[in-house]
Amino acid sequence: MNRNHEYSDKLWTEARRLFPGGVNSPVRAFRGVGGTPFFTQRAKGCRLWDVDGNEYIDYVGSWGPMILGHAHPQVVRAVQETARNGTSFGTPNPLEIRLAQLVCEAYPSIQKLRFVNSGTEATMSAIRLARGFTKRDKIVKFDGCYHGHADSLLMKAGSGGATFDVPDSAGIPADFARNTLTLTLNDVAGLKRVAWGEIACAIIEPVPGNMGLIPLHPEFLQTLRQVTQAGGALLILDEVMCGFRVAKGGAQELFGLTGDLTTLGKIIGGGLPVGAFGGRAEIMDCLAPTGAVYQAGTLSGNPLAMAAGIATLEELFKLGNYQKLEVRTAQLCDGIRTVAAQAKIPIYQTRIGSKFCTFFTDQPVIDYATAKRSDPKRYGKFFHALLDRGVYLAPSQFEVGFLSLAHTEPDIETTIQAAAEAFQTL
Ligand code: KE4
Repeated sequence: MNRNHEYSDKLWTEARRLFPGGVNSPVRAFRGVGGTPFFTQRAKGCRLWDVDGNEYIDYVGSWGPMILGHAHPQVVRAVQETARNGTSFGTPNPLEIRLAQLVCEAYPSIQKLRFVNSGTEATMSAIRLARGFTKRDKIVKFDGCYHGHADSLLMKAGSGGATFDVPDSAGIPADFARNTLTLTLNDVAGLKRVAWGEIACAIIEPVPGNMGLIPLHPEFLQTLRQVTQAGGALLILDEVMCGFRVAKGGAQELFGLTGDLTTLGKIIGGGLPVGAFGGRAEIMDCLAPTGAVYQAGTLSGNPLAMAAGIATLEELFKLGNYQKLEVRTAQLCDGIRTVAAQAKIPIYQTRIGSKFCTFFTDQPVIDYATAKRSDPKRYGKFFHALLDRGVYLAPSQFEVGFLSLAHTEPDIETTIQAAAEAFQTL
């Protein structure tokens, strides 16, 4: 089926004149799947409509935030009503308190937090705070995990790094790289070889979703918690993507884990720019103005963003929603696995809660190296065959899919049917 994309193509020409690569974030350029991106005109529930009128069932959900679905009436109303009273004050406001209370209700490990405007700001600030608190410079991250684009974290990063196979970014001084040690996921022995007494912190996605979705062995996370604790290094759990996604209390609830610091983003803003980092008060109080670690932000705690986040979490926390997401996503993944087998296409699927990934490989995927063995070209063909059938998956083999509460059983059935046809084209 050939979608009409005449107006998207026109906009794409102008976009490439104005933006590097035509986009404001690299993964949107479709470099991971080929072809050119569509321009979205509007979204509602689990669907997007592009400027040429094509309709898609959306499994990207703006890369995670849209867990209620797009343009949820409660969120829209909250933003509209708040905007009538002004859009930004640059002073404390009651909405930031309400959202912080909701976060602390879900995350017992967070005694104090600070709002910022993106996940990158959250992780960058948390790293600086960990360094200030421990008075150590070295940090540990894991191959394929992506924590945003702060200089000290763009080593063997996932997401864009994984998609373009440029693990280390240009423009980062060697001195920075020297202070970042990267380890391999699920490698318990590797954890034990680190001199944790010299390390400020380890940062990890407890549900890695930036090289596709890679479940961690429980023993690996427990060992990481133990060795960091023993060495006086802080454990930063980057829940920007999995926070409020895999459970109300994110990975910490799911795995019974406690981070020293937690970073959040995406869902917490309900589609508006919000990030946050938080943890034990003794650590957070090292932040200006009470402590020596500086961090600030003009739009931090922005009332519109706070209102969207409050409306999202209050709706999301209603009883039964996580169970619904779990059941629906399992149904989708089972269906995709069944039709792939019928088409004799080898895939390796991973799923945690309403985050899922289909690797085009016949081998198990347990870390960055095995994820990289999957076939991005075949994924690209599958992506476009689905797109032509009105289903939008992440435009990269090394990203994940997200379900929302707006995806209905008929949407899942339609998707599985489209996948059956798409596998046949491979
Ligand atoms: P942002 O700065 O993009 O808000 O958040 C950075 C970030 C931090 N930590 C984790 C675990 C993340 O997944 C992200 C951002 N995720 C990507 C998707 N893989 C955002 C999409 C994009 O870069 O356009």
